[in-house]
Amino acid sequence: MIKLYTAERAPNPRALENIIAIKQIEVETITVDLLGGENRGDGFIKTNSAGQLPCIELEDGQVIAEVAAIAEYLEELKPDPVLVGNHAAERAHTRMRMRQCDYLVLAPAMSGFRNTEGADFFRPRMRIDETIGVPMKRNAEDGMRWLDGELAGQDFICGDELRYVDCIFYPLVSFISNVSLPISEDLKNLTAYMQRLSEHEIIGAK
Ligand SMILES: N[C@@H](CCC(=O)N[C@@H](CS)C(=O)NCC(=O)O)C(=O)O
Repeated sequence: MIKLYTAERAPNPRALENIIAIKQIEVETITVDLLGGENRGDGFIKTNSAGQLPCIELEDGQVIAEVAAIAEYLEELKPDPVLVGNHAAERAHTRMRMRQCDYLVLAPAMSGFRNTEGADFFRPRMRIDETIGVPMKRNAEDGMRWLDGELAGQDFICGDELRYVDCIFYPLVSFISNVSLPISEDLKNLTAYMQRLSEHEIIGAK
């Protein structure tokens, strides 16, 4: 059985748990103490050298990190329900949206948080430079504004169907908007999207 290394109250682990729950895949769950720094200790570093959560371990011992890569793997394992796409062009579109969301919103937003409100927590774990915190947040705001335009007239980031991008985007932006970077009130489409996802029985449950 696949082993899932996860953590409580952390958005990327939550994103993968959403995907696994939607796909109804059985996994053995191992909870790592992220707040206590267990993920950065020698034991876990042997599992995932990047020291972050979540990751999965396959039956042959191979470890896969990065939620998007894991989502793609799980889709090949269990294509139904579809979270990547029904054909090549749809799958390419989902991957495009994931990269855009990562580069334009999620990475700068997380970096903004780590280098401001999260600085004391993250300083022992990675290089922190508080001078980049606010500029990163401004970049993330620009990305949110771009996404707000893209969401006009559609329910989800890739169109009218839920994709793994949504399973990742919602918990991250929900976390970020609570602790570090509220969504600007004039971003009506993004605000409505976040409300819609909060009502999803799995994604909005925690
Ligand atoms: N890009 C990675 C991000 C993983 C990540 O940032 N995980 C956070 C939890 S939300 C983490 O492990 N933080 C603790 C740390 O870096 O020590 C993914 O897609 O899985």
